[in-house]
Amino acid sequence: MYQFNREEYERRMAWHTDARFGMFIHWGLYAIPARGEWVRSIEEIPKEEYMRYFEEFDPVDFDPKQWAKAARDAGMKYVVLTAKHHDGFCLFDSKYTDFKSTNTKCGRDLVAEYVEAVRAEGLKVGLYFSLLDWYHEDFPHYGDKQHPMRNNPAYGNEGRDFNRYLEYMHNQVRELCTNYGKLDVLWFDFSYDELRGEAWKGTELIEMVRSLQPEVIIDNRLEVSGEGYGSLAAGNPTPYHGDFVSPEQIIPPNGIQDVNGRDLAWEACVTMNNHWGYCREDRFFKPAPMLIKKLVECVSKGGNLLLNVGPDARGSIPPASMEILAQIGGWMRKNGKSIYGCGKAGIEKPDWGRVTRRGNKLYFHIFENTVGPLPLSGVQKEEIDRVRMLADGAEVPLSDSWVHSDYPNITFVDLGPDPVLPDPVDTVLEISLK
Ligand code: H79
Repeated sequence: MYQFNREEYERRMAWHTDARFGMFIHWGLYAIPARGEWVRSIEEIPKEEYMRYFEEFDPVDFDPKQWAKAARDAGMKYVVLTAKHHDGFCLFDSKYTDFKSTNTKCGRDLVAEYVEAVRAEGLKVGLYFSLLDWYHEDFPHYGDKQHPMRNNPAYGNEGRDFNRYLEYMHNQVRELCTNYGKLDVLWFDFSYDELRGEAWKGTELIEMVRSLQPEVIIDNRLEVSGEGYGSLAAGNPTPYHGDFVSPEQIIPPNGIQDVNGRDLAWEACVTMNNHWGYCREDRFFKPAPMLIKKLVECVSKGGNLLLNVGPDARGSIPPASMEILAQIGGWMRKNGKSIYGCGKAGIEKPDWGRVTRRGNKLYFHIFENTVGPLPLSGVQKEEIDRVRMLADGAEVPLSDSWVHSDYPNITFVDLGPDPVLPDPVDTVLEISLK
């Protein structure tokens, strides 16, 4: 009988909760058609046709040191790369398939190089692994709602042996857990319909992973699709419940709690534009100022942000993404203290921004200026030791404006005469409590 061990869980999650900000990288053959990572399914492309990208794959600019450096410069503390996405193409040298990077023109184990580069940059290493596999012969084809051949009766499911697929899938997870040193994150994606939990032989899979990588943290998608919180939240944890909830393309309005109201670890995965894999026509990038505020939002609600980039067919992170990463990095270098190791402040969200907290430090993130002095909502004057501008350490005086008599219970600070904030994106005040 599985017994949830909260101490172990909190110990292995500690670095992740501290890190708060990571990079997701979606990269594979689908960078060539450049219409997103679902291209084979959406366009119902037959295998033979998709193989042209396999024949062609030759990422001459692949340099994971550059990726790792871009992540670190943006203030990210970990990276998660698609070792295999739904199309089944492996960026690693699996001995259980020929559909892998070592058999393409590039001839390299891209996961091995990635893992080494990310570690060398001092970042935690994560691998994404798709539970679906549209290449494997034993994965259901016809009628499976995600599969590229779902509508083609010529690809019926007679003779397909799902157990053989499970053996293949487990074997590949074993390879990833054995051949690449210590992994910090395993990111499974995803469960749907009856394909969830024990249908993946989840208990066996997790036991194997934990025996090979005792410290690794795992998302909750052996149970859910990205929608739904899973059995840990429901209060009846299975052996494969995973360590963190993985909301996709949404920041949960109120953070995430279990049935008993206890906060759970979560990580919102968000892509910079509207595709995960490289999509040439998708120019709808979220501006850096918006993403900075979204990161703050995640932290203020007790969660992480895993921000995605999709390198192109040559292996380069698109310039638009690089520019955004650099801008975020500029802000993080000044204000990272209000992100790392921080979480919910226990103060209601103020009109002008958000609040994060670490120990006796409150971080007031001012997104928009106020007219007149700024109210320090939720803090009493007597509790405050000092108020400083985080970016430059400058003292910020409490306000002695005449308005106070109208608001006797509110503490105000005086940000000076300039209506434009020192950092128009997010000016952070560090309030040290006594
Ligand atoms: O790897 C990324 C996505 O490819 C994968 N998870 C993230 C991290 C994923 N995104 N959505 N889903 C899995 C669930 C499936 C959504 C779908 Fe659709 C809606 C499949 C078909 C309709 C999105 C829209 C994908 C194609 C069209």
